[in-house]
Amino acid sequence: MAALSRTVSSLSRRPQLQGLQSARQMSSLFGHVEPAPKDPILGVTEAFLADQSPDKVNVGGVRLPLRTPSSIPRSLAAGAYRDDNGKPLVLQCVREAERRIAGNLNMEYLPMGGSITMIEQSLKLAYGEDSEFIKDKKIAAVQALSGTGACRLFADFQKRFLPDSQIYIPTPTWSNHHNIWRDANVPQNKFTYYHPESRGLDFSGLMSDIKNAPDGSFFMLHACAHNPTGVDPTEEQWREISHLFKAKKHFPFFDMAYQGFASGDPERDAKAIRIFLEDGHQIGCAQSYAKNMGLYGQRVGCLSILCDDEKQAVAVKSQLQQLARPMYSNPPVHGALVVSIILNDPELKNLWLQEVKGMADRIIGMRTALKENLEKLGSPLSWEHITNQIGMFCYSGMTPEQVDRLTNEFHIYMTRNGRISMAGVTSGNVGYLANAIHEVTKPK
Ligand code: KET
Repeated sequence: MAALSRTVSSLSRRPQLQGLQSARQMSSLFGHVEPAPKDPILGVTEAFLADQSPDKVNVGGVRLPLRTPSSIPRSLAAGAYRDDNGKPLVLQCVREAERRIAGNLNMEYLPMGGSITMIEQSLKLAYGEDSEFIKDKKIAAVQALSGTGACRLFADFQKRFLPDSQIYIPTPTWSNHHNIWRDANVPQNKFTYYHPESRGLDFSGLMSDIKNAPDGSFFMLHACAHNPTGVDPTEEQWREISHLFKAKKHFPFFDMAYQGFASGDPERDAKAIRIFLEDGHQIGCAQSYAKNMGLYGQRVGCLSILCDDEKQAVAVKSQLQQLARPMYSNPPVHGALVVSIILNDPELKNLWLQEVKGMADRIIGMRTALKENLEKLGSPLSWEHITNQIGMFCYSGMTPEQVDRLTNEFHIYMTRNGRISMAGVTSGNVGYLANAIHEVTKPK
């Protein structure tokens, strides 16, 4: 009897033991996994949130967790636009689009390639309202998971169909570009872009790197408002770049994450792309509505590739869809509906254009205010670049050590490359920021 009960209890324990054993096996399976290094941009927000000081200022990181903005004292959480009170902004045009969606539209799957209206309207923004390429259906385009997703889908497409190709990426660039092409297994090369001494464009270095790259190379170009430097080529320089690309048969891939944020006018900010189109290039383009519509968390964007003819465009689009299907099947619907409604309605589109200009103008105003404050404090250094650079960021020229002092002594959070997100600077904190920058940069 006792033997029997032992057997029964050991039998009943066995599944538990087996469970434990397999749990142990599981843990040893992943025992070699080390924590990933912190992201140079998103990691800053984590540190910011852990800071208890009421003076803390974030002009570096991006996202805030879901809590009410008012619970974060003097937060300028950046890389994302804030109004002059330091609060996240939902555009009026977006609120109106959401009002129209609420209760009126279904939430079924979008097609694999995403919302047709959103794509049509996105192409008009990038390629021009009356673009012949749109009319001739020469562009393969799919909705993408914002700008990041569009870049990644392109990188995967590049690897699948041109497996021996490489990508040239500017120095410096948005840090995630390196991760994107790395994870798509596309080898990377650098090209010269920024001139640290002048804090402007190294045009001759850029041109010679384009010239020295093997014919037919892939180049990743920031369409406008270069991140992190805020330095864009002039129109004339873009024309020269385009001519050289033509001679070298290079392929330009434009990452356009800030259309409207450079000049305040999305049409003007598409100038570089239009120049390349006039010159008869085949191009690729990643568009994002994160910044210019404030749809950061909605993850809505577009990837397009200009092809030789409609037949090629159909084939390329079908392959892009096939890349998307096993990854995320089809893109999210809400942001796409918002964008479609806004861009499809002339009145709402006008409102959007005014609101984009409003955001860009506020940033331009803050550049002037920051520079003037530094001058008033008697800084002997030149801060001309703050107003010369454009877009969301100011590449301040501060060293990582100076940035560390800003964080440790003044509770100001920004990326260690000295990038200040001007979108997080407000009338209320610009004086505090200028004073702190002056303290850490003044010659001893
Ligand atoms: N391209 C560039 C050049 C860029 O700066 C960003 C975002 C993106 C693409 C992607 O944005 P998306 O949200 O996927 O549409 N940059 C800011 C946010 C981030 O790092 O994710 C930033 O530099 O702060």
